[in-house]
Amino acid sequence: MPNSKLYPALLDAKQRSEKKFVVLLDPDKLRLKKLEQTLDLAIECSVDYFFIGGSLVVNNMLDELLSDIRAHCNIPLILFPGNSFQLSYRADALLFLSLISGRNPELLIGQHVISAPFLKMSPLEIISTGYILIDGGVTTSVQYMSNTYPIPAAKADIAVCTALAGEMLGLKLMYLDAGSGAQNPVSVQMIEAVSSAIEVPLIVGGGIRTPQQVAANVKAGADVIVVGNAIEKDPVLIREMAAAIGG
Ligand code: 1GP
Repeated sequence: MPNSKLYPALLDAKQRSEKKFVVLLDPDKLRLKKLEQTLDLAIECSVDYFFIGGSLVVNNMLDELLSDIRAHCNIPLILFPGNSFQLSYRADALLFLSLISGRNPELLIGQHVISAPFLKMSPLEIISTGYILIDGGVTTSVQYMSNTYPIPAAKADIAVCTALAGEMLGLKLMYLDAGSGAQNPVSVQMIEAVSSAIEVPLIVGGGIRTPQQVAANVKAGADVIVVGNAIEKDPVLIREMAAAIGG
């Protein structure tokens, strides 16, 4: 019986205006020395979830990474896969991402068809997610690998219509992402516009580097903040960012 605890908890948190903090761990980029420090800080600061994945994972450390984290802590592990090879039963849940800002059928439905039978048998909680890529000022791996154009950063109206369509199609979360390592994170104006248009929880990530940005994003209406690169470089940032989430 698949687990289904995380999504109801996210809806509940949204109702109570409680924000969630996610650390993204890219299996390719992890230095093992820093992993332990990152996990210790995540426990200390009550990080809500780990997202695990990347646009291009070139090593085969996914299972091992998931087991290592699980041996260390109980923070839920959510797969954030760049493609259908990045699947593992050792996680708790999977963001079943449809890249709705793009027009690449493989990433709208193709890979989903391929992975559906595996996922049906898996114990993972499957959370359908509208993935909306926003121009972050540089060509990110996800833009290149997905072969899609991001939504221009100043076009909040396109992001709003995209998120609305995703919600009407039944997607349970929306993820506004400027892409890992983006120069410019998603603007607060766009976050405000999208969050006030939809009912489902809104995830925001890509290029977030400071606690001030975290605070501004949650104030603008983001329900979940994802940080990868900045924490990978300086895990101690977890402390200030977690504090900024809590207001
Ligand atoms: C990327 O939103 C995530 O998909 C995190 O981005 O690594 O730039 O924090 P960063």
